[in-house]
Amino acid sequence: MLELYFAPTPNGWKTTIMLEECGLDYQLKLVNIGSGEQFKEPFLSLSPNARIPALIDRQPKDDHGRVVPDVELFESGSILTYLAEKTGLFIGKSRADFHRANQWLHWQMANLGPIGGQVSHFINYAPDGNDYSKQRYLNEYDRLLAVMNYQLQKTPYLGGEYYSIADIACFPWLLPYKNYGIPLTQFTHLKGWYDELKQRPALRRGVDVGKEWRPENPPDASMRKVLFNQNSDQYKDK
Ligand SMILES: N[C@@H](CCC(=O)N[C@@H](CS)C(=O)NCC(=O)O)C(=O)O
Repeated sequence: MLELYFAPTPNGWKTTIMLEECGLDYQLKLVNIGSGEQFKEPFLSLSPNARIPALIDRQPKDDHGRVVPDVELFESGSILTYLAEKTGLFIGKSRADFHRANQWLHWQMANLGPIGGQVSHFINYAPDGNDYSKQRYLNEYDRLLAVMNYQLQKTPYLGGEYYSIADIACFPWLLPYKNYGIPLTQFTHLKGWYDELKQRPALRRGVDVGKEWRPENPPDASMRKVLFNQNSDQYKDK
């Protein structure tokens, strides 16, 4: 049985999209990141970086059908790769296909995700007076959209001919583009890709997971303290 430790955010949605696309059964475990649950045990042991998502595959079977010890994973990219290997889905047809997709998965984890997160922080949460930081991250996000557009004029999907874990990882970080004030129409190939993916029923189900847990209001003072004032203190006495 798969247990997904989750909150309804772009990094969480990567994994719910993948689980829905693969047609896998899973149990959802909400982690309340606004109240600091990410720093509490047993979640912290599962995800030492104190971030969702994380996954436990309980008593999975090996290639010979034998039950093996639980697999515990953190980092959305590693979870996507694990599920792709487990099912043989969304990594193309050959080792080369897998690596073509995997390089874009790494690109997402190192670029689009972290920069998208910073843009969101400076647009949605930072106090006024951070124009330099806001502009720097917005410029970089805009550049990253152009990188995807450049690739997508050559191949229908990021990793090549097949819809893959790379597309699944990137899609949720495109969702807030309107809120960032960047028109997607200037990136013709990216817009075509985005519009096509949006029609996939499993992807839509994945993005809808945990809708009822999405915060209705901006974070209050105690949530801001938990989310935006982290340093090594959270690891003292652990
Ligand atoms: N590289 C990580 C990033 C995960 C991440 O940043 N998760 C956010 C939600 S989108 C989180 O758990 N935030 C809690 C916090 O900032 O304390 C991944 O892709 O899994």
